Amino acid sequence: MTDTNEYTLPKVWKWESESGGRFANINRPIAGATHKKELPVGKHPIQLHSLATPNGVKITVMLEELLALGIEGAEYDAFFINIGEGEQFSSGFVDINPNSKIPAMVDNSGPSPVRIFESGAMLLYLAEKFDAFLPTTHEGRTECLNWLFWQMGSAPYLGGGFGHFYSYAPTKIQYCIDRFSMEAKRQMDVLDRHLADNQFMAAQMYSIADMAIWAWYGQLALGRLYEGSAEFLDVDSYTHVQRWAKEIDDRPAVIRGCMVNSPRGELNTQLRERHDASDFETKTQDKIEAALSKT
Ligand SMILES: N[C@@H](CCC(=O)N[C@@H](CS)C(=O)NCC(=O)O)C(=O)O
Repeated sequence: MTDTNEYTLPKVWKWESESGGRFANINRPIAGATHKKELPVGKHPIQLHSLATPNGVKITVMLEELLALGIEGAEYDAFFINIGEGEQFSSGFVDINPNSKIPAMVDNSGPSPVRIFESGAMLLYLAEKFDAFLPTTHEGRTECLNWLFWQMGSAPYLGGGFGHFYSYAPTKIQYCIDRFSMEAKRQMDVLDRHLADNQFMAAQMYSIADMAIWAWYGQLALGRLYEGSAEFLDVDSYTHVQRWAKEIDDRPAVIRGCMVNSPRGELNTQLRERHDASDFETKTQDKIEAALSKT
């Protein structure tokens, strides 16, 4: 393998030009808000500001699972954040997540609003608040958190590493694709070996660890991330991951959670904003566009 385009390192890196590739227009080396704009506020205690990427879906799946258990306090408004347009850099969004990444949430149920960012922290917050999807024994809880934090540490290699260089980078660089394909496949093998002996990730129960890991690795196994990557990474060979991914994919709350804040797929599976349980019947994008075409 030769690289005819070798990069000579400057002494100090400077942000002089766009790096190219998808998201180049929103990537910047500076934190903080780029513009002043308040976030909208809906009627429910929980206010979610998100998009149906794997990180976003973790939270909408959890909220829909809580509602499916009959936990009314988990009712939520989900507002759409268009990260391609830089809406994560509005002053209102930065107030609830100084890291400018979806998902982010505000809980208005207490005496003062509580902000929660980082999907792992959000899952744990909701699990503790509503006493659900978190094993209650010391061993079970510890194993669940082992896997939850495993996901938080591992998925950046899959998304920011493999996904970026396989799909989004302006050129295909073999070194980068080899490095991150190797790691993505190793991670799939970690899961496959664990799921060979376990129905779920922790304590033999469906938990926030499954929700977090399914959003990335389950959806990778089901061929929903990075076009062509299912074949490229031979995801069908991870038979235990396949069994687990399909089982979770069939859950009605998972199907609903994947629809919320989704800008992609069949129009009847896109519920760009969710403010009420009935929105799944009345406010999907096919119905909104049909109503608009009549006016
Ligand atoms: N560790 C964060 C990662 C969140 C994240 O990377 N979000 C992406 C979408 S999946 C995002 O908002 N990107 C916008 C940007 O980087 O400006 C979490 O799990 O919540």
